[in-house]
Amino acid sequence: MKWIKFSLPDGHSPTMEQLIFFHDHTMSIIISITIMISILINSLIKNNLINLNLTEHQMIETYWTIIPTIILFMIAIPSLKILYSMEELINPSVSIKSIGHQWYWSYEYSDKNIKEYDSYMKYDKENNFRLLEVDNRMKSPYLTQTRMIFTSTDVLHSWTVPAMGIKMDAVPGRLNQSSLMIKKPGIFMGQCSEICGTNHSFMPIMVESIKLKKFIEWLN
Ligand SMILES: [Cu+2]
Repeated sequence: MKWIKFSLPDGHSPTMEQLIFFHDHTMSIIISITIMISILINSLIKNNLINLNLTEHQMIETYWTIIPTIILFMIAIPSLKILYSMEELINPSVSIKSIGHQWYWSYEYSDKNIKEYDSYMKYDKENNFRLLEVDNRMKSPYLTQTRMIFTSTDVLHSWTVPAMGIKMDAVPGRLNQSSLMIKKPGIFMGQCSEICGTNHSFMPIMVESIKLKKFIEWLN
């Protein structure tokens, strides 16, 4: 059994790297609190911490108010930092529009005059990625600031690629925006993450990250 499957996928964008770091940071706090509480409960069961003369204690009250506040700030500050950095778009050089349909995605490179093309799941049994392979992948250059725009033509969908730390709702009649910066070349997979009907499980996302030069050639 591969234990890596019980954790987050490797991060291939700065956002996901930060999210993994934040997850580990929060988990270390949660685990130490759990251990501390378990030890306390254990000694309470053994009646070690019972003091019948103690009815109030200002100092204890003060500590158990201030310490959790500090811990909550230690979680909230990095969390907000990531939240705001995810929203940030720094001079994107490519814009890719992703449109959700029942039940496939389509992509449009609006600023490069490429017409919308559909990306359906491949049904053949021979391919390696069952239920994840698509016929026309979304192509994206790596190490390039990219703006992703999401919308839908029918119902709510959600464009999700875990390796890049993106999960964005595609809402009919509305444009959602997210930044994308892939660090490595490769193929990244995801699935629709908003229950959207019968074939919700069969509208995968496949992103092919290629060199900027190759990407420009492909655009032309
Ligand atoms: Cu969907």
